[in-house]
Amino acid sequence: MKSYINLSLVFSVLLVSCGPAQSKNSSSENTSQQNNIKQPVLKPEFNADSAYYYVAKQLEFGNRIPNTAEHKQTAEWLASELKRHGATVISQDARVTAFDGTTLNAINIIGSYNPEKEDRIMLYAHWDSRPFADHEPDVKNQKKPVPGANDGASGVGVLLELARQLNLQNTDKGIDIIFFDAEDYGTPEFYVGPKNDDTWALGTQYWAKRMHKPAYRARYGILLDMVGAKDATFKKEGFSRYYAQSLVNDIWSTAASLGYGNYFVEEEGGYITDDHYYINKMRRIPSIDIIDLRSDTETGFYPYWHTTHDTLDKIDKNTLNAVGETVITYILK
Ligand code: AHN
Ligand code: ZN
Repeated sequence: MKSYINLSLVFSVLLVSCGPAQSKNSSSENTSQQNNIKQPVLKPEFNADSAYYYVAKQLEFGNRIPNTAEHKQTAEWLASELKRHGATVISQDARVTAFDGTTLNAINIIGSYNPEKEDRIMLYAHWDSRPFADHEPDVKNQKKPVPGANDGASGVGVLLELARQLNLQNTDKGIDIIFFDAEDYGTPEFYVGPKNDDTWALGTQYWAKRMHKPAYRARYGILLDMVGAKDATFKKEGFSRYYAQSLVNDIWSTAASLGYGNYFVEEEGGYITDDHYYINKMRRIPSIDIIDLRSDTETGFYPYWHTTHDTLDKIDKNTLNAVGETVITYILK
């Protein structure tokens, strides 16, 4: 894979330096351009360094907590990146109410490729970060925010790199990359009032009620959640199996065929109330959650989940690569 890119770069340099000047303008090359037929210009090659850079960049903005300046700035940057990579972008303002009655000015960001196409694929992740590290071992830090390197930034980082690749290869597929907001504002463990699972995925629930386009439909959806940690294990999550069994199996076999069976394990995971649950339940778009589920931690998630230690040093490019390459291979085949 790597050698393909290197060779093609060398080859194009040779063409520029040695080839005859007319070769770039040969008539056969021009015809498809004039007819406006979309041509792949580069083989899709998921670049984990680029995905990692996108994770780091999100953390540089600070905490992505609704109603903060850092959050607003990140939203603007996410929309501009999707635009830069050729997507048609809609930022949807979603006013939602948190577990404690706080009004959150959430923003869902939708980047569409070939928006006129009927047949669509939805790829999504939450982009907000959690305001409370309620699973912090040190109690006095439990009201501090979660940096969200893995929980939030990793999924978005992989999707931004996918957007870059879709643009490079001038995709003719109908694809929507959606960054949902206010997923991680769910009721904290230390809250004394009632607990309710519907306090999670608030941006997604809003979108499911009032979509960016009326009567929007997608053939299937893929959610990425915590896709960047070293030694991640993506068990087959419960709601994914319940609502989209065949998609689960197809993605897992794609991963195995690429040599990523160590990440995409043949194991059933529990039922996680995540963005995909509401997309399945409210919109009936068969959706899976690629989520890091562990057997060796108390929470069942990655060890730094909802702690102040969910930081950039926990991110492993090999994991980002396994997920990114699996998803791009599957959606473009
Ligand atoms: C619940 O704990 C109910 N859902 C977890 C979904 C989640 C939070 N994913 C990332 N952060
Ligand atoms: Zn979370």
